[in-house]
Amino acid sequence: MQLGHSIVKMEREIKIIHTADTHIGYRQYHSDVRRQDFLQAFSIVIDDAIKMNADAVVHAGDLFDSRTPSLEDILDTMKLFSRLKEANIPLLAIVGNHESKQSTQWLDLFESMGLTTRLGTVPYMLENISFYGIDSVPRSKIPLFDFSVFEEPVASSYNVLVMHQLMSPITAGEWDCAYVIGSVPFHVDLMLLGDYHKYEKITVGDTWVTYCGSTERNSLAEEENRSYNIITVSEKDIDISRRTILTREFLRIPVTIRDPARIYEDVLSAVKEQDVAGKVVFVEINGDTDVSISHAEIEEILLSRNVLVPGVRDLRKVTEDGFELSVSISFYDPDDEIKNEINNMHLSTGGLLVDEIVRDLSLPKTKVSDEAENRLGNLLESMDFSKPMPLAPVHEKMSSPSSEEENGPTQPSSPETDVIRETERSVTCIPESEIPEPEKENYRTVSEKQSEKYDDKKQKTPAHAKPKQYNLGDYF
Ligand SMILES: [Mn+2]
Repeated sequence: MQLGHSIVKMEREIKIIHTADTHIGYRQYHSDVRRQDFLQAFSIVIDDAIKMNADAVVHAGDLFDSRTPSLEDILDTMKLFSRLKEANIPLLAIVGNHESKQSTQWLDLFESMGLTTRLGTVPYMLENISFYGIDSVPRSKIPLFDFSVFEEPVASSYNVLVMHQLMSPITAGEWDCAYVIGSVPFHVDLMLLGDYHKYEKITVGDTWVTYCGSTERNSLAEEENRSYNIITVSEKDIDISRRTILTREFLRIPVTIRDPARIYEDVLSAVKEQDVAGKVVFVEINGDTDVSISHAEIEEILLSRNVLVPGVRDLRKVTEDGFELSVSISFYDPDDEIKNEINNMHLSTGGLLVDEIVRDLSLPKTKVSDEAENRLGNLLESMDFSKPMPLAPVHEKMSSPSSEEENGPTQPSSPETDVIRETERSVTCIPESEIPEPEKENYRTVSEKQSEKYDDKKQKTPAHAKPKQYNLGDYF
């Protein structure tokens, strides 16, 4: 594409690697091997960048799968970054929705160690190319976004804007490419995007817009080869080419139930027809019959053929629009058990509210105290203190906070994808190991202690005791 506005001549061709959505630390399907796979995929991108002597690597967000990566994840990531540093290749990055923390970011830590540069409103100059970045912005904050904070480039051939966002017209967007391009106080020649896990390349006006795709499969729905982009910028034009990454194979094996007595034999023979060893394999059950099948038994069959991750999808329970009516979870769900325990504690409205906030996995830990303050404050305002404290705690159904946008699904937005990612989350998001055991203990201990205390009081308080003074805590 010819660019008329170039005001500075390019001395030479510049090669930029564009990657995103590496999701380091994602233990997909509870598998440590899958965690390694995610690291390995990113490592391939880094190796390629060094081999082709790239001028820069741009990471467009979701470096980590979680805002609380493990120490191991951080160390592994730093080792990869160090390899780039040794090769004198700058790593330019922004913050994605998955790793986003409240103020200081992981990238700030890496930047302070000289491993990365965090892109923002002040241009980073690479030869005559200026790079700007916008960290992932939650949907609710998009209308408030202030574009006037960007510094104009002094003199550049091309301006690059890096973002982590679902953008229209490529996908059902949170933000619109043309709107953003028209709002920043500089001409955008190239938008390098993350968040959408599928490779895309379009032009909006005279601006190139591209998603490089995720480096590993975050769900079964991410069927295409994973990839990163090689961007070649010359005096004459910008070239975007996609490079695929060899990742572990995912396989779907359809089995149609014809004879309920032969289900497992049919599964076994279907599995035997394929090379399944070391792969992530989903047996997909079709057929009209209502006969119930044992997922465990099918998983046994897959494991006997050395599958890495065995899975079963019962497509008889999927409606035409791709929604699964019910997901069979074969293991015990600790979350339900905790819910029951909490119900049995007869907490007051305020108590339930705090409990809900503390256990809301979608709420960043750093936001817990603000959220509690806000919502308890609202509760306080709605209370009528002219009336005596109700004798029995009032139980109200709490509406759950709408914090999904903070860390929502960031897959391509086909209904099937969302469903699969949701399904995975409902199974993997609350593994037993992540339920804070001490917390569970505390609930029980505190309630027991309290009831003991109250029992004591009951016995010791004489019948003619002076009227009770209510304090704020009693109303909660
Ligand atoms: Mn992502």
